Amino acid sequence: MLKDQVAIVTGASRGIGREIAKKLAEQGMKLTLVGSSSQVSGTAEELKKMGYANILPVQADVSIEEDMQRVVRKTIETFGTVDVLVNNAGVGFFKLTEEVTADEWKKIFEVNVQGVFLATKAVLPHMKERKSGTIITISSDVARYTIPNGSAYTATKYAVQGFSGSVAQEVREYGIRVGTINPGMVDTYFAESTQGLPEKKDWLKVEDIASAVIYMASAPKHMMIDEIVLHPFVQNYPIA
Ligand code: NJP
Repeated sequence: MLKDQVAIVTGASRGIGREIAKKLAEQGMKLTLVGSSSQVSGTAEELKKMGYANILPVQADVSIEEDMQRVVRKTIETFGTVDVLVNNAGVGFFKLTEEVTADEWKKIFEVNVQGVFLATKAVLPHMKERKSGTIITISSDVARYTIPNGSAYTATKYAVQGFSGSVAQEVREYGIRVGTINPGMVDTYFAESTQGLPEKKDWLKVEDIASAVIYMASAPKHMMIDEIVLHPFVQNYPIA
């Protein structure tokens, strides 16, 4: 079903985004991979070596409007359309609120919230014209409950959840589906960590999130998946 469709994946340089790119390529999708560093070309090279030809890396910052307009323009020029947008790029830090600087607060909102807005804004005219499309945002379990020492990060993910829900209602009449995937702790490079550390062996794997993306993106047209929440069994979290 996803074969020959076109997806844009932000934050594809490493971690969850890189694995989403791999799993979408395995489905036969054509991909634009976005990262703010040149590392995104590394993911593209890796996929090309695996035999996937239709991979376009674009070094771009999700928090800059012109960058995201360029990403969508290049995708349409190269592959002709955009079927799926995966808003995955994100940053995080965890510290006491009084230790968060105004610059850190601004930066985390620019990437996690403005980035999702700008990428979504850039694909919507095209998706509306086609009356089809799927927008999936990798949000967080902290979009649904709060944690201490993470006020800035938590605030961004609550914002993203509200944004996503509101857009979903706005574009339903155009056949565009909008949803979030809200994971708990995932073993990646997130918050200056390293993927593969022994103490994270029981955390969610990047593959778990990528599989959820495949499920959401390939759901039959009559089905709308608003949200998928996943946690590692070892994580203690409130259940509503
Ligand atoms: O993190 P990491 P994850 N413009 O650090 C890119 C959410 N999540 O895979 O810019 C464009 O390994 C960066 O590439 P580069 C989390 O909030 C995670 O875990 O080239 N791209 C890299 O590819 C986030 O939304 C956990 O350096 C930008 C990627 O983002 C998503 O999962 C738990 C960028 C970050 O890779 C992926 O994070 C949870 C920019 N301005 C939610 N800034 C978890 N790991 O535990 C960064 O609840 N990137």
